[in-house]
Amino acid sequence: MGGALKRMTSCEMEITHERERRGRTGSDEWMEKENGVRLQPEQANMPSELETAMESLILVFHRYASRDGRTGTLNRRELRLLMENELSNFLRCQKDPAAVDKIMKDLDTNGDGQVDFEEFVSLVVGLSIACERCYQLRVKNEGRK
Ligand SMILES: [Ca+2]
Repeated sequence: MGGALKRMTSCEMEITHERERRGRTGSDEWMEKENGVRLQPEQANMPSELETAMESLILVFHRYASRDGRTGTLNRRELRLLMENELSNFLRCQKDPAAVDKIMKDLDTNGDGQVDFEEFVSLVVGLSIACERCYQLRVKNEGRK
């Protein structure tokens, strides 16, 4: 992870902790003042859609990564299980029976035989980019009708 991203992430954590402690953030107050929008306390504390998606990513990874003694990384079996359960539609489209092994090899950039969270995220990013392309094509085709 790059230095800037790391700094951003730790900054994000501080904001989250501060938010948990105070229940409200300065930006909530700013929004109220500027826009006359009064956020309900529950609403102000609710994670956004994107924050929820990020949390899911972390939780799913760790659920599978902690199956063997070594937590924090996916071994080949854990990655296979994760893909079979959580990416079943994608896996079904793969004609190659060795697809998971090939993906494992691609993801394991540091070659330690384990997939850590950073390596795992690159799979999710790659698939998301492919899905977004399909989404764009669909929107384009619907526009033609
Ligand atoms: Ca690795």
